Amino acid sequence: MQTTHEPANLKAAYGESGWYAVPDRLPAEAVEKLRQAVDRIGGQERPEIVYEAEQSVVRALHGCHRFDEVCARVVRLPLFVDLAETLLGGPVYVYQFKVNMKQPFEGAAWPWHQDFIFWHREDGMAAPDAVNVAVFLDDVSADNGPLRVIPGSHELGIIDGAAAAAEPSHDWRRHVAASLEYTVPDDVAESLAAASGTESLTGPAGTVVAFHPNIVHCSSNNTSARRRAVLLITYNLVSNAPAAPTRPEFLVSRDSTPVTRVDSNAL
Ligand SMILES: O=C(O)CCC(=O)C(=O)O
Repeated sequence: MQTTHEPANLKAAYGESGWYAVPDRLPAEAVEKLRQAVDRIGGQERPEIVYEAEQSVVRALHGCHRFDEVCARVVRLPLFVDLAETLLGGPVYVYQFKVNMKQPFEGAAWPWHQDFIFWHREDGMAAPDAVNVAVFLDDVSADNGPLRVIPGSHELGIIDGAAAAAEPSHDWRRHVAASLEYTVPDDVAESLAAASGTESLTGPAGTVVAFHPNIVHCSSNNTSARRRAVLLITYNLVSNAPAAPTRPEFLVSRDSTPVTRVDSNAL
Protein backbone atom coordinates (compact mmCIF):
# COMPACT_ATOMS: atom_id res chain seq x y z
CA MET A 1 0.00 0.00 0.00
CA GLN A 2 1.26 3.44 -0.86
CA THR A 3 1.14 6.43 1.44
CA THR A 4 -1.43 8.30 -0.58
CA HIS A 5 -1.24 11.81 0.77
CA GLU A 6 1.00 14.33 2.44
CA PRO A 7 0.10 15.04 6.07
CA ALA A 8 -0.75 18.67 5.29
CA ASN A 9 -3.61 17.44 3.15
CA LEU A 10 -4.71 14.82 5.62
CA LYS A 11 -8.18 16.20 6.23
CA ALA A 12 -8.95 16.86 2.59
CA ALA A 13 -7.68 13.45 1.51
CA TYR A 14 -9.62 11.67 4.24
CA GLY A 15 -12.71 13.71 3.44
CA GLU A 16 -12.53 12.71 -0.20
CA SER A 17 -11.61 9.03 0.10
CA GLY A 18 -12.92 8.12 3.55
CA TRP A 19 -9.59 6.59 4.49
CA TYR A 20 -6.03 7.75 4.97
CA ALA A 21 -2.72 5.87 5.17
CA VAL A 22 -0.59 7.62 7.76
CA PRO A 23 3.01 8.20 6.62
CA ASP A 24 4.41 7.39 10.09
CA ARG A 25 4.49 3.81 11.34
CA LEU A 26 4.28 2.63 14.91
CA PRO A 27 7.90 1.72 15.81
CA ALA A 28 8.80 -1.98 15.87
CA GLU A 29 9.39 -2.04 19.66
CA ALA A 30 5.90 -0.68 20.30
CA VAL A 31 4.38 -3.20 17.89
CA GLU A 32 6.22 -5.97 19.74
CA LYS A 33 4.86 -4.78 23.11
CA LEU A 34 1.36 -4.89 21.66
CA ARG A 35 1.89 -8.34 20.19
CA GLN A 36 2.97 -9.56 23.60
CA ALA A 37 -0.11 -7.99 25.18
CA VAL A 38 -2.33 -9.67 22.60
CA ASP A 39 -0.72 -13.06 23.28
CA ARG A 40 -1.07 -12.54 27.04
CA ILE A 41 -4.74 -11.55 26.84
CA GLY A 42 -5.65 -14.13 24.19
CA GLY A 43 -4.52 -16.92 26.52
CA GLN A 44 -6.91 -15.84 29.26
CA GLU A 45 -10.55 -16.70 29.75
CA ARG A 46 -12.41 -13.41 29.70
CA PRO A 47 -15.79 -12.14 28.53
CA GLU A 48 -14.00 -9.66 26.24
CA ILE A 49 -12.67 -12.49 24.06
CA VAL A 50 -14.74 -13.51 21.04
CA TYR A 51 -14.13 -16.79 19.25
CA GLU A 52 -14.66 -17.87 15.67
CA ALA A 53 -17.73 -20.03 15.05
CA GLU A 54 -15.75 -23.15 16.06
CA GLN A 55 -15.34 -21.67 19.57
CA SER A 56 -11.68 -22.60 19.97
CA VAL A 57 -10.01 -20.00 17.74
CA VAL A 58 -9.78 -16.45 19.08
CA ARG A 59 -11.42 -14.04 16.61
CA ALA A 60 -11.09 -10.77 18.55
CA LEU A 61 -10.17 -9.16 21.86
CA HIS A 62 -12.35 -6.27 22.98
CA GLY A 63 -11.96 -3.36 25.37
CA CYS A 64 -8.41 -4.29 26.40
CA HIS A 65 -7.54 -0.65 27.12
CA ARG A 66 -9.77 -1.00 30.21
CA PHE A 67 -7.71 -3.71 31.89
CA ASP A 68 -4.28 -3.96 30.27
CA GLU A 69 -1.60 -1.34 30.90
CA VAL A 70 0.04 -1.51 27.47
CA CYS A 71 -3.33 -1.20 25.74
CA ALA A 72 -4.32 1.64 28.07
CA ARG A 73 -1.20 3.53 27.00
CA VAL A 74 -1.43 2.84 23.30
CA VAL A 75 -4.75 4.68 22.94
CA ARG A 76 -3.02 7.77 24.39
CA LEU A 77 -0.10 7.88 21.93
CA PRO A 78 0.14 11.31 20.27
CA LEU A 79 0.38 9.67 16.83
CA PHE A 80 -3.19 8.40 17.19
CA VAL A 81 -4.77 11.13 19.31
CA ASP A 82 -3.40 13.90 17.06
CA LEU A 83 -4.73 12.06 14.02
CA ALA A 84 -8.21 11.60 15.51
CA GLU A 85 -8.45 15.17 16.80
CA THR A 86 -7.29 16.58 13.48
CA LEU A 87 -9.86 14.57 11.55
CA LEU A 88 -12.74 15.16 13.97
CA GLY A 89 -11.94 18.72 14.99
CA GLY A 90 -12.17 18.46 18.78
CA PRO A 91 -11.40 16.43 21.88
CA VAL A 92 -11.95 12.69 21.55
CA TYR A 93 -12.39 9.65 23.78
CA VAL A 94 -12.01 5.95 23.10
CA TYR A 95 -15.36 4.55 22.03
CA GLN A 96 -14.16 1.09 21.08
CA PHE A 97 -10.95 -0.91 21.22
CA LYS A 98 -10.53 -4.28 19.57
CA VAL A 99 -7.91 -6.51 18.07
CA ASN A 100 -9.19 -8.59 15.17
CA MET A 101 -6.90 -11.59 15.08
CA LYS A 102 -7.51 -13.31 11.69
CA GLN A 103 -5.67 -16.46 12.74
CA PRO A 104 -3.74 -18.48 10.13
CA PHE A 105 -6.15 -20.44 7.90
CA GLU A 106 -8.98 -20.00 10.46
CA GLY A 107 -9.59 -16.24 10.60
CA ALA A 108 -12.99 -15.73 9.00
CA ALA A 109 -14.17 -12.99 6.66
CA TRP A 110 -16.07 -9.81 7.46
CA PRO A 111 -18.84 -9.22 4.91
CA TRP A 112 -19.35 -5.81 3.27
CA HIS A 113 -20.65 -3.43 5.91
CA GLN A 114 -20.45 0.04 7.43
CA ASP A 115 -19.64 0.60 11.11
CA PHE A 116 -21.78 3.62 11.90
CA ILE A 117 -25.08 1.75 11.55
CA PHE A 118 -24.05 -0.46 14.50
CA TRP A 119 -23.17 2.52 16.67
CA HIS A 120 -26.23 4.51 15.61
CA ARG A 121 -28.87 1.81 15.88
CA GLU A 122 -27.45 -0.12 18.80
CA ASP A 123 -25.85 2.60 20.92
CA GLY A 124 -27.64 5.78 19.88
CA MET A 125 -24.56 7.56 18.49
CA ALA A 126 -26.02 10.66 16.81
CA ALA A 127 -23.53 11.41 14.03
CA PRO A 128 -20.59 9.63 12.37
CA ASP A 129 -18.19 12.00 14.15
CA ALA A 130 -15.85 9.15 15.00
CA VAL A 131 -12.85 7.59 13.29
CA ASN A 132 -11.32 4.12 13.21
CA VAL A 133 -7.56 4.03 13.59
CA ALA A 134 -6.24 0.67 12.37
CA VAL A 135 -2.77 -0.39 13.49
CA PHE A 136 -1.26 -3.47 11.88
CA LEU A 137 0.30 -5.81 14.44
CA ASP A 138 1.40 -8.23 11.71
CA ASP A 139 2.44 -7.78 8.10
CA VAL A 140 -0.75 -7.58 6.05
CA SER A 141 -0.82 -8.78 2.46
CA ALA A 142 -3.37 -9.95 -0.09
CA ASP A 143 -3.52 -13.52 1.24
CA ASN A 144 -4.01 -12.98 4.98
CA GLY A 145 -7.32 -11.16 4.80
CA PRO A 146 -6.62 -7.43 4.48
CA LEU A 147 -9.34 -4.86 5.00
CA ARG A 148 -10.82 -3.74 1.68
CA VAL A 149 -12.54 -0.36 1.37
CA ILE A 150 -14.58 1.36 -1.34
CA PRO A 151 -13.16 4.89 -1.61
CA GLY A 152 -15.76 7.64 -1.38
CA SER A 153 -18.54 5.35 -0.12
CA HIS A 154 -18.52 7.13 3.26
CA GLU A 155 -20.35 10.00 1.57
CA LEU A 156 -23.44 7.87 0.95
CA GLY A 157 -24.50 7.84 4.59
CA ILE A 158 -26.11 4.68 5.94
CA ILE A 159 -26.94 2.41 3.01
CA ASP A 160 -30.27 0.77 3.55
CA GLY A 161 -30.34 -2.94 3.01
CA ALA A 162 -32.54 -5.81 4.06
CA ALA A 163 -30.60 -6.33 7.27
CA ALA A 164 -30.77 -2.65 8.16
CA ALA A 165 -34.52 -2.59 7.61
CA ALA A 166 -35.16 -5.65 9.79
CA GLU A 167 -36.00 -5.53 13.48
CA PRO A 168 -32.65 -5.50 15.34
CA SER A 169 -31.78 -8.62 17.33
CA HIS A 170 -29.98 -6.59 20.01
CA ASP A 171 -27.61 -9.54 20.26
CA TRP A 172 -24.14 -8.00 20.43
CA ARG A 173 -22.58 -11.30 19.33
CA ARG A 174 -24.05 -10.60 15.88
CA HIS A 175 -22.01 -7.37 15.81
CA VAL A 176 -18.66 -9.11 16.09
CA ALA A 177 -19.19 -12.42 14.25
CA ALA A 178 -18.62 -13.37 10.62
CA SER A 179 -22.44 -13.48 10.27
CA LEU A 180 -22.80 -9.74 10.88
CA GLU A 181 -26.19 -8.22 11.64
CA TYR A 182 -26.02 -5.10 9.45
CA THR A 183 -24.42 -5.71 6.08
CA VAL A 184 -24.34 -3.88 2.77
CA PRO A 185 -25.92 -6.26 0.23
CA ASP A 186 -23.35 -7.85 -2.09
CA ASP A 187 -25.01 -6.50 -5.25
CA VAL A 188 -24.93 -2.93 -3.85
CA ALA A 189 -21.29 -3.26 -2.78
CA GLU A 190 -20.34 -4.79 -6.10
CA SER A 191 -21.87 -1.96 -8.11
CA LEU A 192 -20.21 0.62 -5.85
CA ALA A 193 -16.91 -1.22 -6.28
CA ALA A 194 -17.38 -1.33 -10.05
CA ALA A 195 -17.90 2.44 -10.10
CA SER A 196 -15.24 3.52 -7.58
CA GLY A 197 -12.83 0.59 -7.34
CA THR A 198 -11.56 -0.86 -4.06
CA GLU A 199 -8.40 -0.43 -2.02
CA SER A 200 -6.82 -3.26 -0.04
CA LEU A 201 -5.20 -1.98 3.12
CA THR A 202 -1.92 -3.86 3.10
CA GLY A 203 1.47 -3.03 4.55
CA PRO A 204 4.09 -4.04 7.09
CA ALA A 205 3.44 -4.37 10.81
CA GLY A 206 3.22 -0.89 12.34
CA THR A 207 1.22 0.56 9.43
CA VAL A 208 -1.47 3.00 10.57
CA VAL A 209 -4.63 3.71 8.56
CA ALA A 210 -7.63 5.86 9.49
CA PHE A 211 -11.04 5.07 8.03
CA HIS A 212 -14.49 6.63 8.25
CA PRO A 213 -17.43 5.03 10.11
CA ASN A 214 -19.55 5.05 6.95
CA ILE A 215 -16.98 3.70 4.50
CA VAL A 216 -18.14 0.40 2.97
CA HIS A 217 -15.56 -2.23 3.83
CA CYS A 218 -15.01 -5.96 4.19
CA SER A 219 -12.22 -8.47 4.51
CA SER A 220 -11.75 -12.02 3.27
CA ASN A 221 -10.79 -15.23 5.05
CA ASN A 222 -7.17 -15.64 6.03
CA THR A 223 -6.05 -18.30 3.57
CA SER A 224 -2.40 -18.06 4.59
CA ALA A 225 -0.22 -19.55 7.31
CA ARG A 226 0.42 -16.05 8.67
CA ARG A 227 -1.72 -14.33 11.32
CA ARG A 228 -3.22 -10.93 10.48
CA ALA A 229 -3.80 -9.16 13.78
CA VAL A 230 -5.07 -5.58 13.43
CA LEU A 231 -5.75 -3.25 16.34
CA LEU A 232 -8.76 -0.99 15.77
CA ILE A 233 -9.17 2.01 18.04
CA THR A 234 -12.35 3.99 17.49
CA TYR A 235 -12.14 7.56 18.72
CA ASN A 236 -15.38 9.49 19.06
CA LEU A 237 -15.86 13.23 19.54
CA VAL A 238 -16.62 13.86 23.21
CA SER A 239 -19.63 15.94 22.14
CA ASN A 240 -20.95 12.94 20.16
CA ALA A 241 -20.99 10.46 23.06
CA PRO A 242 -24.27 8.51 23.10
CA ALA A 243 -26.42 9.20 26.15
CA ALA A 244 -27.35 5.71 27.28
CA PRO A 245 -25.73 2.80 25.45
CA THR A 246 -26.75 -0.67 26.60
CA ARG A 247 -24.25 -2.99 24.91
CA PRO A 248 -21.48 -4.36 27.13
CA GLU A 249 -18.94 -1.79 28.24
CA PHE A 250 -16.13 -3.71 26.57
CA LEU A 251 -17.84 -2.89 23.24
CA VAL A 252 -18.97 0.65 24.02
CA SER A 253 -17.03 2.77 26.45
CA ARG A 254 -19.12 4.74 28.94
CA ASP A 255 -16.20 6.96 29.90
CA SER A 256 -16.19 9.93 27.54
CA THR A 257 -13.40 11.80 29.33
CA PRO A 258 -11.10 13.33 26.68
CA VAL A 259 -8.00 11.22 26.05
CA THR A 260 -4.82 12.75 27.40
CA ARG A 261 -1.56 12.09 25.61
CA VAL A 262 1.36 10.05 26.94
CA ASP A 263 4.92 10.43 25.72
CA SER A 264 5.45 8.98 22.25
CA ASN A 265 7.87 6.40 23.70
CA ALA A 266 5.59 5.45 26.57
CA LEU A 267 4.79 1.93 25.43
O1 LIG B 1 -10.67 -6.93 10.83
C1 LIG B 1 -11.24 -6.93 9.75
O2 LIG B 1 -10.78 -7.51 8.79
C2 LIG B 1 -12.52 -6.20 9.53
C3 LIG B 1 -12.97 -5.51 10.74
C4 LIG B 1 -14.19 -4.74 10.57
O3 LIG B 1 -14.65 -4.48 9.50
C5 LIG B 1 -14.87 -4.26 11.75
O4 LIG B 1 -14.44 -4.59 12.85
O5 LIG B 1 -15.86 -3.54 11.59
